[in-house]
Amino acid sequence: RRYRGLVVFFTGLSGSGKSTVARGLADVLREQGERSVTLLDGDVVRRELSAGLGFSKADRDLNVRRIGWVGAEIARHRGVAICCPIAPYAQARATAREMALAAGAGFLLVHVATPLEVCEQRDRKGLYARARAGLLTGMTGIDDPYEEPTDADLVLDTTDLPVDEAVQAVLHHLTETGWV
Ligand code: GGZ
Repeated sequence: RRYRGLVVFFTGLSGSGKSTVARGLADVLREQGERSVTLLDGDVVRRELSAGLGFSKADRDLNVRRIGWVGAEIARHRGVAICCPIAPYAQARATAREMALAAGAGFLLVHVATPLEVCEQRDRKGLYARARAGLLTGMTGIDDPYEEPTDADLVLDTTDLPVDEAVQAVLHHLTETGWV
């Protein structure tokens, strides 16, 4: 396992903390220096890989499929890919898992299950407020679906969990399962 590639795929609502935990995990794995680590950061992906895509189901599925494919290619070459899209649809997440496994890599689905109320309270970008005011339609969790994973390898709720402890929880799982 130590010599196979790995995709760590975070899924969860906007504001759930997945990008923050993903970044923390990337930092720790890079410090260990054993593997090349690629963080497919949401903002960067939307700007570069998925420029021009919006938030319809078709566009989200395409975005998540691209992320899953790039992640699988990174893992095919024994790297660790860390992905953190909302990925609201179960089928698109399953496809990402299949692509990683087809590349001979491992796949870890981490559901960052911070409740909507907490994400909405955080509202770092003001998107939830805009959605509640009817100024933004198709906001995940408000008037757009988030299909709760039933196949998560790990579930985290960052409501009362500091970032470093969330990162440690993922690392602990990776150690237990022999990936790091
Ligand atoms: C959800 C939206 C939307 C809508 C813009 N719904 O918290 P953020 O701001 O930085 O992260 C969210 C990001 C979601 O993009 P993803 O590529 O992760 O989504 S998906 O996996 O569904 O393709 C949010 C912002 O974009 N954003 N409009 N309508 N999030």
